[in-house]
Amino acid sequence: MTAQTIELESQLDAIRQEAQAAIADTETLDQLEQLRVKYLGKKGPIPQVLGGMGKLDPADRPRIGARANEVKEAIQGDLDRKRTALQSAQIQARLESEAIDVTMPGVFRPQGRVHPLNGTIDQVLDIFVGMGYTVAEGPEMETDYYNFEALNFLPDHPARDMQDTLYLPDGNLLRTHTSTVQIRYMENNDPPIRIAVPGRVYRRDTVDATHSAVFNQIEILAIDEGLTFTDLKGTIKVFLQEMFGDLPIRFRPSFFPFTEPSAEVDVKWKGRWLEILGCGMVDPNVLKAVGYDPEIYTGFAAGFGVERLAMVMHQIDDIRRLYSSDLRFLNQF
Ligand code: 2U9
Repeated sequence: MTAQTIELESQLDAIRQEAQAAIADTETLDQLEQLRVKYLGKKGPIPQVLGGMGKLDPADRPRIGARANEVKEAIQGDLDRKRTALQSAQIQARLESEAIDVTMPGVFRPQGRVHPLNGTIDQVLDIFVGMGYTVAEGPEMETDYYNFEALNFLPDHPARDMQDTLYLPDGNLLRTHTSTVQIRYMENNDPPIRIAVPGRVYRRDTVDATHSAVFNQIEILAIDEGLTFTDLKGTIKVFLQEMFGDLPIRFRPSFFPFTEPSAEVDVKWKGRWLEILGCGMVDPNVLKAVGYDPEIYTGFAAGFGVERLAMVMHQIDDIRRLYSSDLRFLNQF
């Protein structure tokens, strides 16, 4: 073996060692690819060494060729192993960074609940829907005709004073009761009719513990052939029984422009009579206003304030609590 052969062999060993160390130090797949090009590319050190083979004793050439191949394969083997190692480290790092700790406490989201006013509305409507009524709704801005005239409020009748309201610049007004919806419904539907109407209403009222200038009502209306005051009493009795249980009730005579006769209904609870609702037989003038023949059709209606009902049922002392959004109050329901 000549000194030149020994020199080339040691050059190949040096390349192998340098490449091995460089590959071991690599931290990324990009760097690794650069090393592959550097050590195994066409312009790499091995072809250069092989270029010097011409000066060798021909008998030594196969030995150097074989050695060059060994070094190439060893470097290729190092590159492959390193690539696999870097790839699995990458996957492992991703798995770790994206891991979910199922034992960590969740984000606390407080449970919402139904507002006592909406709860009361739902309860009432459920009872009437159970008796075959349909829920109807309508606009809060109204005309004098739907709010007063069609409901038999004469132009200068003192009953209008009790329901003074907010008038808009264009002559419209904010409805003082949901009865406007029954008029609209009757204009568009033929009897028999059974509807329950929930909604917001407005009055010119000074706010105190029991009054609000904006409040909610529910009214019912039934029109058919042959309906009598007995049907009204039976309907009210069933409703109050479902709402309050089997407590004593009483009807007291009253006056509303849109019903004749009219009554107010009280429930006896803990030794006291609580005023709950107003009702009556629909005035023939109201039936005429919507084009129903009062000789054929009769009907009854009832109405109450939702806030007042909720206050009685939940023993709430001030109507303003229902509008305050105070969670210390609302969380009790
Ligand atoms: C039509 C005909 C008749 C609805 C009725 C009452 C009696 C009543 C008040 C109770 C307290 C309203 O919230 S409150 O101020 N309502 O007492 N409402 S009869 O009668 C009607 C409705 C529509 C077409």
